[in-house]
Amino acid sequence: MPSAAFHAERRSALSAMLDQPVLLMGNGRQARNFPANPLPFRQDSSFLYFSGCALPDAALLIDGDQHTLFLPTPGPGDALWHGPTPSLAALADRYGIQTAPAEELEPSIAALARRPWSLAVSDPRRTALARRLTGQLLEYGPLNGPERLIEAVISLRLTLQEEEVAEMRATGAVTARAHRAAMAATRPGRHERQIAALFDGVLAAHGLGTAYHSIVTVRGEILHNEGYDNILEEGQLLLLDGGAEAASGYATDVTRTWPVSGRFDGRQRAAYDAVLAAQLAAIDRCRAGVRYRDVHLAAGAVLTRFLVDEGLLRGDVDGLVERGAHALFFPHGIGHLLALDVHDMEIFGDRAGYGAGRRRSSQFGLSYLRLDRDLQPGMVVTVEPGFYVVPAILADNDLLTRFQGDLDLERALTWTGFGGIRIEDDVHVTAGDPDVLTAGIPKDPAEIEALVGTGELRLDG
Ligand SMILES: [Mn+2]
Repeated sequence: MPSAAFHAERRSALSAMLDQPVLLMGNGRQARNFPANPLPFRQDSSFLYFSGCALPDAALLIDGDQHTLFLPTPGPGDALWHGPTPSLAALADRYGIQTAPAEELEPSIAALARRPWSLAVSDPRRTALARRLTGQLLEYGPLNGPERLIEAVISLRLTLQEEEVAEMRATGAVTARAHRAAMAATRPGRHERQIAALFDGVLAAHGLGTAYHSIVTVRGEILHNEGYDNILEEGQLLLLDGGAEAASGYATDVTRTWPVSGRFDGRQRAAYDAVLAAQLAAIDRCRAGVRYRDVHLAAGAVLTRFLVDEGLLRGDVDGLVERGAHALFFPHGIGHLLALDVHDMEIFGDRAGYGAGRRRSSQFGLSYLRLDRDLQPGMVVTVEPGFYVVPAILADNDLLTRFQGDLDLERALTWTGFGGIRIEDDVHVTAGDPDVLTAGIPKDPAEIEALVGTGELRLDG
């Protein structure tokens, strides 16, 4: 877990970049349907990054080398309902920072020579407080604070320190156990819900939650399928996109796809091999100085070779990739930044994913690319190509007209019901070779076939 010294150093780095006090708001508890029934609490990621504090209703004021964590004073019934609250002195010790009661935040800001800059957070009540205390126009979304503050936060969070990478590697190892258990427990007649519960349960048995709602589906062509409504049938592929979140907030994000029966059929194996080859080629490109869009296009070229070989597309590979024809079967981007947020810093819109002078393409497929920076040592990115047979795409008149010469629609329709394959790993960019943080999770087809169906629905995975 990143240490108190790490957070202190990050605060000093932020302070050195700005001639300006900064107020960072932590989130509060948000009601699920009424206040006493709150949603599971998640701290704001920038707040975590600069404080390490995951307590609700906290605030952090950075004024030069004066850093203070303001914490709520427990109410009269709190000890009864929520247990004892550690003293401010004990919390100062835990977080390695001076602490003060929340009541002192407003007078402390009033005493500053300049009003601090702040950022909106996902909790509207806390954003409203930041707005009132700073007089800024803060609105949760891509424009949620002063440009210079957002840019400074992005530049610090963009490349990870060793302690952060170690945390993600450890979380990746737990994620590996959950993926293996899910593969082993898969067999025809079981339910998506059972596999999803097992996956989340193995993480919980290791003391961790999920970083996002796990996708567990035989309808892999529905990219962010949320439901668990299907019984697993012989001949289907099961796609599982899930990852653990560390207690410190760092995420893993891993997808594997395997045959329910434990054996890929001919088409499944051909498509699987192509997605895997695309993924390996893309991972190999995750090196310092490489433009991330080129990682995406490298995977696209490998997939396009397969699409042409299968007769789904026709023409030369380079031309097809340039026109984006492969997006008919690989409609999303190759991946995104990963750290404290699963799509790291997407709270700032495209600012984190697209550096100065770069914008999203308007081309079908490329328009869903969430990241297009030049890779730097210390960045962690996902690499997640896929192959999907999406009925909505094969019935989209605009797309069918645009790619009329490229697509063999009749042949494509014979693949209806195939579903989808995605293979995703988390890659740490270094000064040398790419460092795959989630390498312990089977993706070799023979290894997967040997594992599927060999286990029970047990939480000791
Ligand atoms: Mn992902």
